Amino acid sequence: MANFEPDPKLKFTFGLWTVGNIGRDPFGGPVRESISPVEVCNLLGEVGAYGVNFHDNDLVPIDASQAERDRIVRDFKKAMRVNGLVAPMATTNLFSEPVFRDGAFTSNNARIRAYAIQKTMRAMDLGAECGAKIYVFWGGREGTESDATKDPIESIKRFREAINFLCEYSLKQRYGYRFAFEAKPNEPRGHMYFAVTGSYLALIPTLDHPDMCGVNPEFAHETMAGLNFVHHVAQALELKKLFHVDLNDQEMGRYDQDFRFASVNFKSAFFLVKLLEDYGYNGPRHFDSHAYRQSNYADVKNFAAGSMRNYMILREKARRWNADKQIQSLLKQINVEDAGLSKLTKKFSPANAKKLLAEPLNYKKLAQAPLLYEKLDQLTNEVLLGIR
Ligand code: GCO
Ligand code: MN
Ligand code: MN
Repeated sequence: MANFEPDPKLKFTFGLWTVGNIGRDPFGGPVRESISPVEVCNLLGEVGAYGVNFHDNDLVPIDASQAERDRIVRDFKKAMRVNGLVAPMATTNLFSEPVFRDGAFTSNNARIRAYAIQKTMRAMDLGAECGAKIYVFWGGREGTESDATKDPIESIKRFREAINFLCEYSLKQRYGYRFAFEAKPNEPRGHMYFAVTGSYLALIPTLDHPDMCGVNPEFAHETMAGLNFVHHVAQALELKKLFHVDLNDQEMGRYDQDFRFASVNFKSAFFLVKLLEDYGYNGPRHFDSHAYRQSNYADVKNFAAGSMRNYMILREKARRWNADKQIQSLLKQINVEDAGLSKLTKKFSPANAKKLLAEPLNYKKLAQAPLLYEKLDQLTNEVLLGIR
């Protein structure tokens, strides 16, 4: 029986803002004392996490002096060392301050756009100093409530220009960053630009350095919009653009809940884990979520440990599913092979087209191939429910 201890090879990470979340919501103030970055590292060390990520201002307050900044960074690096943590990812807070209330890179104000780029350069310096190699761009306030307020085509151009600038900055500084774009449909804006992972996958080939750029899909984000998260991740993986992933959970159609990974949608979480494991994803697995507002810090530890444990359990379930003889024989039956026809359809040529047109493919006969999907899904459920 597997013990489900967090496997360091899986690179389980948490943001300072996740386990450090103090439980504010639109209806009420904090319910937990805020804890320092060093205390977050100690907590993560205790639960056996692999790493810690941060926004610039999770670590260094926006108004800190150079001396304060240096002291904070020194203490943080020491706390990481002591707790055996690394910081694989860093990002910029481009959403909390009033200056960003109408966006950062897509703001209508050229001065604010310039400030956002400047702030990101400084945050990239900070991330690099802490060892980060992945830089996340989440469009916190990039969007609108009313499309009277911003030109959506201009916004795409502004966003692209900012990213091109920052790619050059990373190259010039030799930071070796890979940029990972994170889509979200809404919250905090009524409508956010680049609402789904696929929006960024379409943007990337239009950038000056497409090779440096990929995505950071988040379970809750596509799920909020009622979409199938696994399919979005699959497309990113297939394009070799899955640089990072934000794991959490969420009921469809609700507010941004950021629940513990696999606490609601076991089955989607299972197919996600199976996808990541079957296709050898080896980037960080980042839990971008937070404990219930009812929890104290002892329970925040349960939250963090539970996030990793759920992943480990689902990985074991995926192995079981892959090794299940009955499931595998059903899959074999479903996937009808025909080497001759596949050779014809693999690549177009006039000769292949001619041969294909001459094939006696009978739609009535083809429709008779059995698809025992009820059986297959039931077996899947039985694996998940622990009786198989
Ligand atoms: C959210 C987002 C953020 C980002 C974070 C890092 O819904 O608020 O998921 O948590 O992931 O800002 O870019
Ligand atoms: Mn989120
Ligand atoms: Mn996120």
